[in-house]
Amino acid sequence: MTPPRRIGVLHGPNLNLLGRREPEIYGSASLADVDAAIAAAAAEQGAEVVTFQSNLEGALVDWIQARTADVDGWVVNAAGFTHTSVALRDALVASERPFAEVHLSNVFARESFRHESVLADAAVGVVAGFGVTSYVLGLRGLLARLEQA
Ligand code: CA2
Repeated sequence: MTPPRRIGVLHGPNLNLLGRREPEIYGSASLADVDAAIAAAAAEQGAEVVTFQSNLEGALVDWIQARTADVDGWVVNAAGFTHTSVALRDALVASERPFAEVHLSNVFARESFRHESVLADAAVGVVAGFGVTSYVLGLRGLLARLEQA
């Protein structure tokens, strides 16, 4: 029997505040709620997730490197690092695993600096603006891509 697909889910800086601040932008779900939703969506498709949140760029890079051998791909909400972090991009590309970039908010309806992503052109797809559902859609797209490969 083939082992279940395993997907690493990265949450970038400040996402630990979800549900406690700015609900008008990011919704009322907590980070634990997001993790539960993506784990349930993965289980529906016979997959599993491992999740990680950090406010530190280097900790995210370290986690990618530590987990690469165990995962088939990544779902990434790099939060503010989306717009700045060449280090995170390099770590994801070096992993040689496909990744979906996801955002809770519609970054294109917000400040212009959020329109730029240093990750997007290396991603297999980008989902933004659907709240927690962005993660679920990103996961489904990524799993579909892995099945095609
Ligand atoms: O919409 C998204 O998912 C973002 O990745 C969220 C980032 C932002 O910098 C990106 O441009 C878009 C911010 C995450 C901060 O999360 C908070 C959650 C609750 C309260 C305050 C911040």
